[in-house]
Amino acid sequence: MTPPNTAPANNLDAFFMPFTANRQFKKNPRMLAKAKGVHYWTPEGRKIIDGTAGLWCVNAGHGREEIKAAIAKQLDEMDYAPSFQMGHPKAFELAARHAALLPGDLNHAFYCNSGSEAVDSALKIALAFQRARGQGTRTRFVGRERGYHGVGFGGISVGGMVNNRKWFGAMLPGVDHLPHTHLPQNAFAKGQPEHGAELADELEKIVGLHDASNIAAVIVEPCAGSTGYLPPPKGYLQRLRQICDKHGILLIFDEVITGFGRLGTGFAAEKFGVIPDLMTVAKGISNATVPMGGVFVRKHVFDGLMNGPENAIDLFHGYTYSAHPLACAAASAVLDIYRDENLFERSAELSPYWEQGVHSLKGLPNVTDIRNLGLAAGIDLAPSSAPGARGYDAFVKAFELGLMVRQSGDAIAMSPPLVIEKAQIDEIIDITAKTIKAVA
Ligand code: PXG
Ligand code: PLP
Repeated sequence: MTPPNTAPANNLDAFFMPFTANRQFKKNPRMLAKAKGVHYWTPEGRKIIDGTAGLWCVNAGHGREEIKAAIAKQLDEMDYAPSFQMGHPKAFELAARHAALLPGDLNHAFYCNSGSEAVDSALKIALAFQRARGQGTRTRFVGRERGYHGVGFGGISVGGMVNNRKWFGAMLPGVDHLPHTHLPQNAFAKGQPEHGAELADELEKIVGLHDASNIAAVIVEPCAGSTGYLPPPKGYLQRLRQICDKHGILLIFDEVITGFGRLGTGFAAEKFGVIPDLMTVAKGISNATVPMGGVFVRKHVFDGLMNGPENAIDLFHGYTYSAHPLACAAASAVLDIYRDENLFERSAELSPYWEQGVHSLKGLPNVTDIRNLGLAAGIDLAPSSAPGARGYDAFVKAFELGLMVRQSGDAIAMSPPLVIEKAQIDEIIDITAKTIKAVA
């Protein structure tokens, strides 16, 4: 059938919305029609302050003319080019820029289109690397409770969120989970909490159970994002690195949220002085204008995969849209903005003000914990009638009051664009306070 010219007016039925209560939403939709800077507007013209940089991704703010121009120019020049056994200049240029920006010898970039693809790619690179160095028995992975690594089968297998797992039966075999680090004794800690470094030692127990010769990699978010924002205890990541080194296990940092300035440094790896063997990124890599993800790979891992005959394909993995020219053009323009506006430094400079703001919410009704690191925070609310009900009410109320927040169970998370001004932080805190009181 020829596509009809017009869709039926106001018909919300056909779009199967992701991670959404479809029927509830469609009865009372929250629509977004326009975005600029740190604001969205609804179709009716109501202004919403973006307390979450979209879904933790619009780090440089909305509607950036420089990115628009770069994408338009690329579209004029060449819309698409394959990256299998051929290439286009923007991909090589972008990878060289990323390599120069990354800490340590994370100096190779594999590109894909989302964080979920980045995670699956990283897990596969880890397996291929272990096999290429003659350690093909290393097929197991270790993830962590309350981890989010996207929605691919690899990502949900190593992830630690029950709702993302329980429906889907078949997952990767051979995955263990470290305990999460959200400890009651750390409640209301500012920045990195004091207690919990020893939880990294659980990795030794897992090694004791399976033997290191069977374990390929450990994957963690350096600061867990989606499950309510859980900064790592002081010393935890360093300890994890040491144990991985001791046993020849690769360490993967999932920096889909922490990458590109969220913690006040380019990457969490820099902030904590811990260099992972593989790093997954997405979101802020392209400021969410064109979907993009990536895996940054350390020299020894890349070199380990280059040991076959020169005419053999090094990694049997890639996507049609790996290093899509529009994504590469966007990502390069975003790097210019991050550099020219010093946005990573700006994120660091604003962090103490942000910390003070979010911790001023302590003492409001039902607030049981507040966590922050860099330019993001998580606030736990005591459950009401059912788990998640108060969190959902807070999300809806904040939207009504003109603020976008994220809900995770009864926690709300906030991560404003890095271009936010202090007065706008005040506004976010003010509306959050009103929201918390309203859902008491
Ligand atoms: N890893 C991490 C650490 C993430 O935060 C992904 C992988 C998957 O990325 P994609 O691009 O496939 O979505 C993510 C994504 C939330 C929220 O509300 C978080 C994400 C996505 C959507 C919502 O916290 N993180
Ligand atoms: N910061 C970001 C985000 C960058 O992309 C770069 C370089 O690409 C730099 C800093 C370094 O800038 P410069 O090479 O001008 O010193």
